[in-house]
Amino acid sequence: MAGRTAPPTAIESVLSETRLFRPPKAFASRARVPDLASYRKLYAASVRNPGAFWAKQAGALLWRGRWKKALTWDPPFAKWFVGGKLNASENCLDRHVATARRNKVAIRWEGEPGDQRNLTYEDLLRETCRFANVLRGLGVRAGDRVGIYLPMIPELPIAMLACARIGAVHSVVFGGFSAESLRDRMNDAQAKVLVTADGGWRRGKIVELKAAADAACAGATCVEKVLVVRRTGRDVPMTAGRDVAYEEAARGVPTRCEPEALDAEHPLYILYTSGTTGKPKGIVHTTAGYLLGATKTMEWVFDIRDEDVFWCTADIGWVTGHTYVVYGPLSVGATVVMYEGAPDAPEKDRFWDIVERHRVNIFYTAPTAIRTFVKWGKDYPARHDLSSLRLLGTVGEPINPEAWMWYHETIGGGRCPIVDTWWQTETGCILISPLPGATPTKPGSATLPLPGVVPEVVGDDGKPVPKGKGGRLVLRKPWPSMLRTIHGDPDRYVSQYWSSVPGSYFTGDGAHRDKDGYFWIMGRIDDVIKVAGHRLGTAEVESAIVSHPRVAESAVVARPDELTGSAIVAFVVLRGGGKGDNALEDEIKAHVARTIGPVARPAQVQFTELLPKTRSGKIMRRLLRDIASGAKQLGDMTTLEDVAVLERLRAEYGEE
Ligand code: 7RM
Repeated sequence: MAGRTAPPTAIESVLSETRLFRPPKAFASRARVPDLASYRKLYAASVRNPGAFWAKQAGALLWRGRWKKALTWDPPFAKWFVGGKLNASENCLDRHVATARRNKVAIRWEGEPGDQRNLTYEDLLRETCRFANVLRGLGVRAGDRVGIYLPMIPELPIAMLACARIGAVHSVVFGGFSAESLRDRMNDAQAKVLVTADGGWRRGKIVELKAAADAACAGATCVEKVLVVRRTGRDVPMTAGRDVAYEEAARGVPTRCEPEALDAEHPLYILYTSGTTGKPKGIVHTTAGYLLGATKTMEWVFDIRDEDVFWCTADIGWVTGHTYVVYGPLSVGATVVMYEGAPDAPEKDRFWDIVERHRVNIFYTAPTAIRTFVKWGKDYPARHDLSSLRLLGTVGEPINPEAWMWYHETIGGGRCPIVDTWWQTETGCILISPLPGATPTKPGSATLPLPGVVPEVVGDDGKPVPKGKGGRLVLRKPWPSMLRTIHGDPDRYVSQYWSSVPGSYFTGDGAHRDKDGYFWIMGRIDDVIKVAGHRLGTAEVESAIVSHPRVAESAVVARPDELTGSAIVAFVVLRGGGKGDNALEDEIKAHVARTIGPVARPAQVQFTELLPKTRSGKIMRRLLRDIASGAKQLGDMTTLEDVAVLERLRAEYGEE
């Protein structure tokens, strides 16, 4: 896919942000890492002797059996804490129930219609055990894969923890994905059981999860049983012999279930994410390293305290929800807020209403959400008392300095540090971020690497570029929470991540470092697009578009968008040539939304007679990107087969 990657030499930074915000004294004085010197000391120790460093950190987990070696590195395959035994659900539940946290609220849940449920650690343990026993009753055993396709209700973390308890590997699919996307993921994972619900609430409407699950299962014969959780209470069709109502199956089932002592490297979950081909990759995370990363970043980055109420607004269907709604906060015994619905239901102040009523202390969301709040205006947050907030975070895409400043002032009241956290599905946990009591922040920069993380910005030759110059962001050393492989495709793991810069992990992002060594992430330089923080592959969207009967060929690119960061522009060649009308444009957009999910809907469809190609037939997406973003000057066209195609396309672009 190298031909489709923008040359990093073309990456130039246009930011010249000079504002600096030092950690407030009141925050720093209580923080675990209270100043920059302490951070530097910690970091230096972590790179001087990583084995000894991580050996010490591993004490943050509850082990059932002592591990032998911190890192076994057979590049690019890593194993961490080999020989160790533990259980992720025991770490997240039992170890707290054994202490005064027993009656502490673990999950403060709010449904979109306004219904509420509070689950203490004891409640959560009981419900997890019950769920685990139901799964066992359906024949699920350690190593089996379980698909989870649920709305944001407590049964979602419960189902995940139940899998972890018995060693089953969960694969959560975001409830906004289509039946087809779900089917492909279930097939790839060879899931034996699928957990879904009778629906969920979103903007006052019911999300029809069961119907999508039924359609998915028609093409995923690996799924033997479908467990249906009650959420809306409506009747949904049940297939005899396959579908099981959770509440019925759970009746009379024991509420105790011993956690299985699993190998440190036992797979915990598979989470599908978009890459440069049409086929999503099943990212595999294992137990000990992942959980350690989740746990330590709760301490380092969020400086979590027992009295905190922590709210990460991400859906658990994305990695951010896995790590910072479920495993991270529960592993450290925190109280998390979980909300089912949309930020504008019933009104545009719903998030601030939740912050006020639950006295949220740490709030973690995406830049695209912040930009939406900016657009909605200050009146909505002004209706609420946000004084409980002490720390803010962002994740998912670069944050523009204006949105950062608004977040700082309007939500944080000028008093809360902001942690701009860079990481990926593949990295498992945050890798580059300020430590809120230690690192002076600059709006738009993810600042410095966490302990044990060795990022660098390199040129095409794999050598570091000078400060201020753009290049590829790579990671030079393995880290505990890294992905272990791509499910069923270790070769793809090697070629995707470890081949373009030999010996290093290539992130797919462009970045530069400033004179203080701060990292500025400039976004994807491969064929991945982040739309509203959601990760999509251009190839995936293209394959959905060409599955429309009237489409011959398509090329998908990103253009900058004020609200969503990037928006999808699809260039489409119709079968038999000719131009489509508005109705066909809408139909193609709807077709993509149906095929992948509403998050993938193109913002614009541009019909064209031909696509710009090289003589060897490769679509020149770079030039299409230039057109879509309205660039005055198009880049290098020397390899273009037919210059006239491009001139026409440029003249027509945006015309009705
Ligand atoms: C956590 C998540 C990963 C991609 C990554 C970047 C982008 C994430 C930031 C960011 C700039 C950030 N996982 N990204 N965080 N870009 N600043 N703080 O988003 O797998 O869905 O996406 O997201 O491009 O490679 S993900």
